[in-house]
Amino acid sequence: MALFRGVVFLDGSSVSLPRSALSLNLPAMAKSKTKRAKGKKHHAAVEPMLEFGDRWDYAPAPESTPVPLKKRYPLYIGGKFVAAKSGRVFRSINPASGKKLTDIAAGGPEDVDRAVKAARKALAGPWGKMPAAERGKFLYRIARMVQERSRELAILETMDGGKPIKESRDVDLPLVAAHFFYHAGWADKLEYAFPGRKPKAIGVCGQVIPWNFPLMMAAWKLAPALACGNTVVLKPAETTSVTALHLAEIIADSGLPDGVVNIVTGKGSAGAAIVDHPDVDKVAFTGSTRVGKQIAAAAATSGKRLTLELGGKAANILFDDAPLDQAVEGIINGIYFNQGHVCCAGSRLLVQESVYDKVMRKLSDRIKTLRVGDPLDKNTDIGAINSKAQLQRIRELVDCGVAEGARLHQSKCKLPSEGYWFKPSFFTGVTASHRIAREEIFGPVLSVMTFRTPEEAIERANNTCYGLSAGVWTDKGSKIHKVAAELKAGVIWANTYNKFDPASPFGGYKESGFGREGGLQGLAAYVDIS
Ligand code: TAP
Repeated sequence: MALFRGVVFLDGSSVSLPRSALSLNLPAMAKSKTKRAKGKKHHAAVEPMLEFGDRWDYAPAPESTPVPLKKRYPLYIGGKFVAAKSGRVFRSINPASGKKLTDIAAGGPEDVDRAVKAARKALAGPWGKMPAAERGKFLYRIARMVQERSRELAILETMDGGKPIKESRDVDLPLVAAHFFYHAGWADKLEYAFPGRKPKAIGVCGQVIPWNFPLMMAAWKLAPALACGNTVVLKPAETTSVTALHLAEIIADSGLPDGVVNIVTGKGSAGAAIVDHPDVDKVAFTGSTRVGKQIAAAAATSGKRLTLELGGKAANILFDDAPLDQAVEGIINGIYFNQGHVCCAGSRLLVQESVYDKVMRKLSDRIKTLRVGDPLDKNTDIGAINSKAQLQRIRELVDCGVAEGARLHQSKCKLPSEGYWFKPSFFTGVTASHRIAREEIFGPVLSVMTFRTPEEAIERANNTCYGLSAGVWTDKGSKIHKVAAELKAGVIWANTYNKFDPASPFGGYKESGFGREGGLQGLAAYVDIS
């Protein structure tokens, strides 16, 4: 029986195709057939280009219905929503339009001082005396309320930060709830977490977080601190403060005693005021390595406990025995998830030379399918760059990559005319000395390099001042173990990327910081077991 070579469509119709076209997409196949029919020479070795992109329009998702924002967001101190002492506010911008979303209270040192006093008072009050199991109940309650309001929170996260709704809805919000649920379970089991010790709360924790996962970073900080009986003063990033203040509403509605959680929005100086405040017992900072170093210097003489979650320049290592299609999905997820605004982004791709051409071809084809645009559209893969300043930084580093001799490849996708956008891009011809191989771009830009042997891959991967994360793609379990054991990175994914779980500790080596968030190790950062 003759073998049918063609495509059967879902409506039952079919079309026969030449053998050379079987691995290609339909529009391209149709074209190559037409050309041959006109008698043009057919080069079997040259695969026609795949065409994707703007062909399809999808109906909007229910999530694209806007959520009303308040005209002005106050601070949350001592269980009350209050204006900044100075009365000042700053504008929060929707990065997808460049237009103002709302005004946020600009907290300063005097507001931080009020918040620290409220947190200290709460420690001495009902919170400090509360049985651990009761403490846990508040965390369970907050987790459930986050779930109930997840649609609203996901939309706000996307409007405020520019990330695609499918990510805020399917990744950020579930992880926020999961962190509260997970730590709720630990609240009354700390003696089992640290057997033989008498774990106690540290005291008032000052927490400063970045803009790339605003609500998730708030949950990563608040949940373990509360589970261990501490009180908190939290400062969200300036460009993404809205969801932290909606979380404050949830916290207020949960009945958590006043002053246990205080949220002070404001500029970097408000973060510095938290770090420098003499009555703060522990500082937990997530952000850039530059600011992390300043905080480490400030904390060094103060005796405060400190954890730092800083930047990264992760190597995603692809061996020639890896399942390449799966690996390409991991590369795409590794660098283009959240527009590349990810501390653990797989921003350096190391490909084994023998599969380099194949991988580059697959990667180029896959990038063409990425939809860039309205973050509230459920089909958008890449949303808006978080701020004008971040867009400028990405452009500067990309220009530098071109000037230093690397080759820039970019999707041809159209970008919206308003707001802050950058096309998904990758560089080839990158050397270890290029800035794009050394510095965190924090945007949708991948730097591709090659290697020949596992030893060379390890050496190249470790050739960075960072050490937050890495990826290994290979069919061989033994190779995974050998390579992972020699990589200097806090988190290593094998044949996958960007997988997070509250039970799994996350954190870095070297200039990526110290301390862990999540799991038992994350709890240890919030208890005094001396
Ligand atoms: P930063 O500029 O360092 O800002 C982080 C936070 O610190 C913001 O709330 C910021 O306030 C505040 N801040 C600024 N200057 C400060 C100072 N002198 N003292 C205390 N606080 C200060 O980082 P970013 O641009 O928001 O975030 C991106 C960085 O975070 C990247 O490097 C990324 O890799 C890192 N990150 C790391 C992780 C982990 S887990 N390692 C996770 C996410 C992000 P303003 O917003 O008002 O400036």
